[in-house]
Amino acid sequence: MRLGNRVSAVPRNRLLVGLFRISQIVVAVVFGILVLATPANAHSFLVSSTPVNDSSIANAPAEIVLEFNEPLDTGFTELAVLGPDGSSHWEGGKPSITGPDLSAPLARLGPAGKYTVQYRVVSADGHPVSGSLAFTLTQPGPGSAVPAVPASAPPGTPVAAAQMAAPSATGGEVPVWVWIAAAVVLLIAGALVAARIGRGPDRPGS
Ligand SMILES: [Cu+2]
Repeated sequence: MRLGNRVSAVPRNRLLVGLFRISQIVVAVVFGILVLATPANAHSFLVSSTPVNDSSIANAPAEIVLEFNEPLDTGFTELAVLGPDGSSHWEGGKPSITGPDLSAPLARLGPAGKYTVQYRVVSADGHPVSGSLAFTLTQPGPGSAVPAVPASAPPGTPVAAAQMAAPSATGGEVPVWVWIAAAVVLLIAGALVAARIGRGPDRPGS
């Protein structure tokens, strides 16, 4: 009876050690997931603009300015201003990036109505982010539509590289594969630890 108690005490300690190891692994894996997932959550996003989104203005500014939350990559950048008809272009030149700001000249606007600003920038983490905003011109201007301005890609910039990553601009969620991978890692780690506990030396402890 006394002997039996002593023998069974040994595996119990091993179990505690095993549980402690598992908890260490879980912490490491969770930390790893956070580190891996953070870049996916770190896409640059628009914080303000001129004209302000959904605003109504009587006179259009000479320049469109989109301010993001962080300095943008100066790579592949697109900006288009579409007129009330949804197809005419009113951007006055190529967009440029200065720190967190994208700015582009705006052509003199024509008909009153809703103008839509569509943008596509390369996030600080290298992923493309696109979106749009709109403003309403309340008084017709003297301008007329312009030819669409091609996207600005500095010489030697691999456009495909900017376009290939992260198909969803709205992203921000941890991809499902990360969770699946984490679950697999946890299962394997758990199995290894369990096997180690089960194996244990045959001799009784002190
Ligand atoms: Cu990203």
